[in-house]
Amino acid sequence: MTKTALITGVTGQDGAYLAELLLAKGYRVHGLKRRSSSFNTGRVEHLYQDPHEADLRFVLHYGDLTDATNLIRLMQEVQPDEVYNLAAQSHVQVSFETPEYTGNADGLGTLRLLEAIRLLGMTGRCRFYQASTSELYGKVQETPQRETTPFYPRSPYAAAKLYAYWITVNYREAYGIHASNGILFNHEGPTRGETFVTRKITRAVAAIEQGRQDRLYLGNLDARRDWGHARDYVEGMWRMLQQDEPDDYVLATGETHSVREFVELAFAHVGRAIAWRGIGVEEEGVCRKTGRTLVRIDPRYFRPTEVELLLGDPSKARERLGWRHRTSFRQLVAEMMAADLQSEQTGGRAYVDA
Ligand code: NDP
Ligand code: GDR
Repeated sequence: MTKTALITGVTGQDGAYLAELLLAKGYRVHGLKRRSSSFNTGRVEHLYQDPHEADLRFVLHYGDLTDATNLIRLMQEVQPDEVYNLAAQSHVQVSFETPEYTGNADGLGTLRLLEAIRLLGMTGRCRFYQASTSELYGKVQETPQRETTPFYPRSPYAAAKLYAYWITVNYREAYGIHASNGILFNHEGPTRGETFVTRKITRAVAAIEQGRQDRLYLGNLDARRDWGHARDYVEGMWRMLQQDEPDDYVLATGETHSVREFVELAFAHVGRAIAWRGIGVEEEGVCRKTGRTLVRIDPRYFRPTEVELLLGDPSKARERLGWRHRTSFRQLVAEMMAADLQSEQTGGRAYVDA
């Protein structure tokens, strides 16, 4: 029987990869998109189907996680077997500037979807995935971080996601909903949002190579992240909802790297070795061959409270879901660099996912 899924955040990095995966598995996929005055469906353009086609398998609906009546109506209309709640104001730095909105969309938005399941009498037949995050761990309590590691959120984003995490657990326990949290460590790819550090770096290196940018300005070079590929991680989301019992799982690579290492690898991809000079905000990254300054620090990118070190332990997901990451850190950087170099060379902003 054809399953039906609803993906909130379908126009985002993960939403697009997940939609692709579910369509390949034969699902009918409905996605929530926001009304925007500019084009915001670029990542799912290749999945678009003319609404006049007879057997529509990919359908987009307008909506917003801050709009409860819209969500209830949509859930009633779509009657999904599985809901993947990926929509969020997902930028940590931006959440310090828009804390109330972030709380509303990321925290209460999750509640609104769970309430829709309850109000519509769908508790026994609609499975729910919540996009939880390694940002929940925040200030380091223990490494590697696993499902039992205590949370200590360090941003309005993480605090909102903490509410979402626990309300998901609560609705599972209170109403028997098959609701699971994926505690996902950072995952990236060529379609990563352009203001997250990995994509900011790969785009800048490509633009510098083309002579279109002088240098790259960054904040904390010593933050460490457990970076994987988004394509691998959406597979884990789906596996969580195929289990007999709902549960919470960490998805991570089990390796950690600094922002500085990411910068070095990205420049190495275009044949430039970087030497670091100076300290603190005076530090700069210089091309060893030419002596040209390619990286500078701009304190505006420092966060009021930082998450210094993330390193995940994905053992539970490996043992129970049979999930493991496939893309190495080096492969990830190489793939992102190749895509950004190609889009720079062709002069367009088309995304290349190779
Ligand atoms: P993106 O920022 O790429 O995508 C976010 C999506 O949410 C977009 O489709 C966006 O729409 C949509 N959205 C934002 N606000 C609202 C709203 N109020 N109502 C409806 N839709 C909204 O994020 P990712 O794909 O990277 O991440 C997916 C989810 O996973 C997010 O919840 C994120 O917090 C979480 N997460 C991500 C990790 C990562 O490393 N990528 C790690 C752990 C968790 P639009 O396109 O119009 O902006
Ligand atoms: P993060 O991702 O905050 O981990 O959240 P981001 O790429 O924004 O930052 C990673 C680390 O890099 C440091 N950094 C910079 N970050 C940005 N954006 N810009 C800079 O110029 C810069 N310089 C240094 C940051 O301080 C940070 O330590 C992502 C999001 O996808 C969340 O939604 C998700 O929940 C977590 O990953 C897991």
